[in-house]
Order: sequence, then C-alpha cells, then structure tokens
Amino acid sequence: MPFQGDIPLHLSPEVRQALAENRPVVALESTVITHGLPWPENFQLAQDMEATLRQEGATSATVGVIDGEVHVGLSLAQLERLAAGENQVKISTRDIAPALVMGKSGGTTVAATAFIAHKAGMRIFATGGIGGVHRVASGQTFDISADLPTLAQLPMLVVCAGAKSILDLPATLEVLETSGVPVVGYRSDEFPAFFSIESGLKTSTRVESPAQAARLAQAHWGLGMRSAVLVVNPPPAENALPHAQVEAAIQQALAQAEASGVRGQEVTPFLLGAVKGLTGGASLQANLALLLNNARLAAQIACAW
Ligand code: PSU
Ligand code: MN
Repeated sequence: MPFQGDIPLHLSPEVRQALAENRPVVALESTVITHGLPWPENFQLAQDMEATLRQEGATSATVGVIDGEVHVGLSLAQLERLAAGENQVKISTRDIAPALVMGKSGGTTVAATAFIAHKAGMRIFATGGIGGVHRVASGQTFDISADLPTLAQLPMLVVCAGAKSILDLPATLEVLETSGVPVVGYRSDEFPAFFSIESGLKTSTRVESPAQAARLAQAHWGLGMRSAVLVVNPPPAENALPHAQVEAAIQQALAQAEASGVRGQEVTPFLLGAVKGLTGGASLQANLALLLNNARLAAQIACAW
C-alpha cells in the first residue's frame, strides 16, 4: 500500500538546505512550461527564471510531477523532460492524486503549485498570470479556475502580472475580494492584464518596495488570515502590448474556442495558444519578459522577508 500515510514531497538538495537554513526560497509553477509556452522557449525560460532567482540571492523551487512523484526543485534533466516531453498532463489541485496513482508526469498549475509549495513550507511563489473567472461563451455556463478557491485558502504570497484578459477580469477581481485576497499593485494602482500594463481596473492597495510587500503579507497572516496575498507586477514597458490590440486577438480566440467546442481544462491552453498565434511573436516576448520580471520581484520580496 504505497500511499498510506502522508505523501512524500521530493525536495531537491538545494531546496531542502535553503528551507532548513531559513534562506529565501521562491516556488515556480510548471504548467507554464508544459502548456503555456512553445518548445524550446519554454526550456530556456525555465532556466532563465531559476538564474534570475539565483542572481537576486534566492533559491528556486520549481514544482512538478515526474513519474508519479511530486518534486519541489527540479534538476536540469527533469526541467527538460517537462519542457520537451509529449503527453505531459496539466495538473491542478484535483489532478495531483490521480497523477500520483497513475504514475504520470506533468506541469502543476498555480493552484497545485501553491498547494505543494505551502505543504513544503514555502511562502513565496512567482508565476506569469493566475487563472480566474472565464468569460462565458454561448452554450457554456460556468468556468472558474481552481486557482481562485486555492488562493482563498492558502497563505502564500503570489507574484504575477495579474490575469490574462482571456478571462473576465472584473469578475476575477470580485472573486478575489470575496475570498479576502489583497490585490497589491507593485508601484501601481492598476490591475495589470498580463501582456498589458493597463486594464482599466484598480488594485485594492499598492506597495512601493519589496520590503513593504513582505510586511503587508506578514501583517495579513499575523492577523490570522489564511488567504493568499496577490502582488501584481506590471509587465515591463519595453515589452508590454496595448490592451486594445490584445483584446482584438482575444475576441477571435474566444470565437475559435466556441466554434471548436473546447471545454474544461483545455480552455486556458487553447485560448493562450490562439492569442499567441494571432499576436505573433510580440506576445511571446512580452510573456517571457514578464515572467522574468516577476521572478526578480519575488526573489527581492523573499530576501526582504
Ligand atoms: N495564465 C497564463 N499562462 C498559463 C496559465 C495561466 O498566462 O500558462 C496556466 C497557469 O498554470 C494557471 C492555469 O494556473 O493556466 C489555469 O488554468 P485553468 O483556467 O484551467 O485553471
Ligand atoms: Mn476551467
């Protein structure tokens, strides 16, 4: 009976040591590697994220599932397997146990990564954009990412560039408000729309420094709150795309999704892929730049902790 008792997390030696010595560690997700970016950019990006964390003085803990084992901190060979491998599954919170039992390999979403990182004793996590409330296409009634209920329940500080405007951003912000998740603009009052600095929506508060972000999260949890703190970092201006340009691509992507009858966990990767195709290389460059930007800020917050 291999699964009696607690499921072991396989920590890399670096992650184990950094946690034991109370040094800064930042968790990274891997659905962006398996389902969010094309090969070989995904493999390069995974390495660049880790290098960025190291340069800022933090240890990287990329979370993923390999052959039915949960890993926190991946070797280069394991990163390459997730990036290059066929048939990698997308693993959200509901999918972790099935992946373990079936011996699968795959990338963990924001929800699954936050869950595992918290279990491993981490507090800080960097990603590109969180999942949220989907826009409702005709014939479909309801689609809310497990990222939202997970952020409602886990005391993790998550650094992201908001959420992609493939989602219903006002509804996503409302659910975060209902869930008691502070949405903290990093040197900005505006909720970013991933590729775009502007969304027309406001954050609930802002901070001016990594140390202030750390203090805000400590105060939130010091009160006894159990919800996440979402630090939203605008994408770098050099690579950001105008909101209107992205919106035109999204309208087309949504129409394609509806025509092809895409449902369930395929919706997000389908829309992301369609938007990427429609905006050309510009959105890929923006995506890579904002991921590194978020890793940098997360490392600075971890170091200020
Ligand atoms: N947003 C992106 N790129 C991504 C994702 C979201 O810009 O790759 C991934 C994240 O891993 C996120 C997941 O947790 O998609 C959300 O999928 P769903 O809506 O099926 O929960
Ligand atoms: Mn969904």
